[in-house]
Amino acid sequence: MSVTSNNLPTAELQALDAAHHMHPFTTNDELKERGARVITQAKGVYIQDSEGNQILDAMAGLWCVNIGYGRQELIDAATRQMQELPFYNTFFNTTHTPAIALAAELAKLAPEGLNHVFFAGSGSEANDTNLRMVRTYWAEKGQPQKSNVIGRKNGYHGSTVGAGSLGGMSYMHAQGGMPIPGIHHINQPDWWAEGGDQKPDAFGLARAQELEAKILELGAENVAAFIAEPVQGAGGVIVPPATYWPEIQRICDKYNVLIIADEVICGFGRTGNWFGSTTMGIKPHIMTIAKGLSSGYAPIGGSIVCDEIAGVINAIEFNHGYTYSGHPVCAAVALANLRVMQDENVLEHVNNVAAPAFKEALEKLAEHPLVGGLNLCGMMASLPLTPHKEARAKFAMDEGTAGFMCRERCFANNLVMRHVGDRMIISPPLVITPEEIAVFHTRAKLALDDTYKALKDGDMLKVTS
Ligand code: PXG
Repeated sequence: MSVTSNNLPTAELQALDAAHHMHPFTTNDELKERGARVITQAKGVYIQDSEGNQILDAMAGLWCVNIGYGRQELIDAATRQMQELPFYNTFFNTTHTPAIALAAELAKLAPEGLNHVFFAGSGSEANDTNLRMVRTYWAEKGQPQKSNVIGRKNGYHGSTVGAGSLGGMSYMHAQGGMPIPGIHHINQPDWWAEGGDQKPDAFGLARAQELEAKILELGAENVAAFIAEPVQGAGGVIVPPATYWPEIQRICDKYNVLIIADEVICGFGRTGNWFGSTTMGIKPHIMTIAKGLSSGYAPIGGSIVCDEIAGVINAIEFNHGYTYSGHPVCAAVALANLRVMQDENVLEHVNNVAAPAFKEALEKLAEHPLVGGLNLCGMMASLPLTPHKEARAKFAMDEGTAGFMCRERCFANNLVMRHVGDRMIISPPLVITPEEIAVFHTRAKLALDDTYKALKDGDMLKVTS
């Protein structure tokens, strides 16, 4: 194994990293003190660090390595495409086979009526495309004032200015002038944290009806679209109550508000169907895709657009696009990934094998005294940590402290399980086997036990008043 960058000792790599590499969503000075973990290689569901630890990756990279690491089919597709045509653009009346084939394949996989693809390099870029596209659509229909877009607090749609504005992360909005004008946010359907004494179904309905109130406040003639993840991912795997999406759909239909379903995490099998919209019964006008589209092997995203919107946008010159829109190598890798998904019946594996074993493991973990519940949809889940299980109580100490302590103990037990605040997040490769899920369970249980003991010993199990 000779990867140049792996030849240096870990400490030297960490020092170079600290000196020159600015990490995303990181306090780099703190990281410098700690030293970044250097990941050197990966196979299947395991990643390996520069110290030789074999770590079970229960986050599939960053919610994306759905078919697992080290797949030769994708490596071959990239190699072949690099030899044949490493780059050409899709501007100026040109196209190429990988972009054509991928767009056609996506139209086949997408729900009925979604037959057109605008490519981007990432989920963020795709959501910026969506924002401009829905506004342009209504302007072309003679309603330029129908330009406001409604998203949700704690929703995540990316980090560019447009996508970050559509998202509802207050700590992101606090930096750099977001949200841009014309974007509004309603509350999220997070029953566990915000439902209080309400029953989940009543709470789901109430949260959906906030959309109607916001549309009426702005005037339906001024609202272009509603954007949401079918199941919130980065916000903490928030599975909405069953009443939520049908009510959202009714409201959007009633007021002629377009639905943008952000499928960047939910898409490509994560919820047990090709798209989370199918799982949740949503009829979107545009779906945002990225991540699992290529299983993370190459950076590619896009928007799958309905016939009606594409009909309007295709009639004009839409002054928008990226150098790497439909990048041939990324498109070839994505196609190979979709082929593997189909040839190996990954969705059947999820529904018949992986998801049932995953559910069983998580239900056992949810019995732990530190775990206050279980949010689960297909192969994405979160376990909220709590100092008081029955009351769904929050910790008196700073939010995220317990979650961070647990994440560090997961790492110490060779498991990647991320935290969002005090929720532990799990989103493993879809191809994970029941045996590997058993390893996940053992390591997660150890980490929870260690965390619980540390919290107890430190008198940190106090409930917020
Ligand atoms: N939409 C959704 C629903 C996402 O989850 C994006 C858009 C943006 O995609 P790009 O490819 O531009 O990153 C995402 C990305 C986390 C985390 O810590 C999640 C994402 C990105 C980075 C970190 O959970 N999701």
